[in-house]
Amino acid sequence: MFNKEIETMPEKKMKELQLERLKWSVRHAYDNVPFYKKKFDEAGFHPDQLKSLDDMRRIPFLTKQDMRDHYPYGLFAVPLSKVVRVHASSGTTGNATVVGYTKNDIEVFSEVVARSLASYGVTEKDIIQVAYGYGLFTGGLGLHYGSEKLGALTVPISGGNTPRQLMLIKDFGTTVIACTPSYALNIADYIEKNMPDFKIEETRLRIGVFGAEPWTEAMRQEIEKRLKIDAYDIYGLSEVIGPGVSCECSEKSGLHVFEDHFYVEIIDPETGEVLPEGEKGEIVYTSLTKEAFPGIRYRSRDITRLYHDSCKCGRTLVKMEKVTGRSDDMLIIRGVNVFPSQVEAVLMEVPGIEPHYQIIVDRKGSMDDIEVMVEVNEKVFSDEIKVLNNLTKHITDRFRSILGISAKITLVEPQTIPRSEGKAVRVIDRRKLS
Ligand code: DLL
Repeated sequence: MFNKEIETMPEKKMKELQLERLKWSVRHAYDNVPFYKKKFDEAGFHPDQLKSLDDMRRIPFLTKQDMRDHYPYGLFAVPLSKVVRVHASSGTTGNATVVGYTKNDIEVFSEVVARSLASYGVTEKDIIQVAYGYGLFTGGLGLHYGSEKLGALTVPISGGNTPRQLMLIKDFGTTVIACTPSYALNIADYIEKNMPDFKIEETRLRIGVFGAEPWTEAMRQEIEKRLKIDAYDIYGLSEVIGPGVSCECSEKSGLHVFEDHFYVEIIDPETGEVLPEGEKGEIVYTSLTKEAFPGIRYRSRDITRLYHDSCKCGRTLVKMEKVTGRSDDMLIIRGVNVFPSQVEAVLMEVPGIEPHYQIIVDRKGSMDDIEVMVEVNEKVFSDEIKVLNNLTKHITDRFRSILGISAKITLVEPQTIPRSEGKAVRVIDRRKLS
């Protein structure tokens, strides 16, 4: 473990540490960010009233819209001269959301990523190829600093240029690759299609650090099988820090949250009520140590649940279930709720199907219409039309019986669904365009 004292701290002691840090963080936000002062005052809350963790419930939420409304630096709590880095989300649907870091915030960011890497068994002897995008996105630089903090040899290749990724894996003796799970599959595909002589088992690659988008257990097995590695989940969001908010351990079941830096609650996304431990809902974050951009009760929209399970790895930190989707990614098809990850889970059970798909939602008259474009492998593609028709029928039936929706299934040729070098685009919702 990178920080054994923290990672194995008894729950009670951790709660005391959190309360102490929350008092600082909530006051820091109130004293230094006019937005928080106004919002807390309006809600009748003052930082002096924070006496127990339960008092957190009295504090109003922070939303992505609040961040957009204060673009770019309006929610920073320190002068810009103390800020040493910014990251930002793409902002395709409005102003970008900008987050800032002091030197100390970068230290914390590096520490939580180093802890994550160590929890997968990565050490200073490893060679880590960072194939997340470098730039305003937190993936590249986040993994980079964490890897250096751990003392591993860090290869800052960024995303894309698959032939070059493979060349470096071979020539540099890369042992760990960090990228989105969809890009990892893209790499596996590339080898199979274009480099039949490239033997992945003859490289030193052994671990994958995958996150930034939801991915199913079936997807994990597929990546592990094809790249001959152990695939681990890393989770995070720029508004909270970036990658390293939580990570899997040797058990590959649930992600430990670094609770000494992030206080987590689960709420009912409809009512905003805090739910008891174990129940599924939207995860809400409060930063405990961040200086430049404190986030107090940030509504992430990510759906998960929290639990303590005496993890075999020895960590006592609370666990969160793998995030399978965001409340704003949930599709409502003729009244039925469907997450893209559920579509993926159904598809991955069908032999002959590639893990590449795209969901297109449209509205015909007053009816929602869903079409799922599914890539088949070369072998199935060369089969007779009758076989293909049977496959289409089989998938259509599975969608109806498991998800309760009737979807139009369209089988497409190998390599026709656009590949991603970063986060995959799984859903095209044309209803939002009209
Ligand atoms: O994606 C940070 C990151 C970079 C995480 C590299 C892991 C690896 P954002 O671009 O702000 O930050 O997007 C955050 O992506 O709210 C989730 O909806 C989703 N997400 C991130 N990691 C996971 C994961 C980065 N492991 C949003 N599983 C989050 C599922 C994830 N969803």
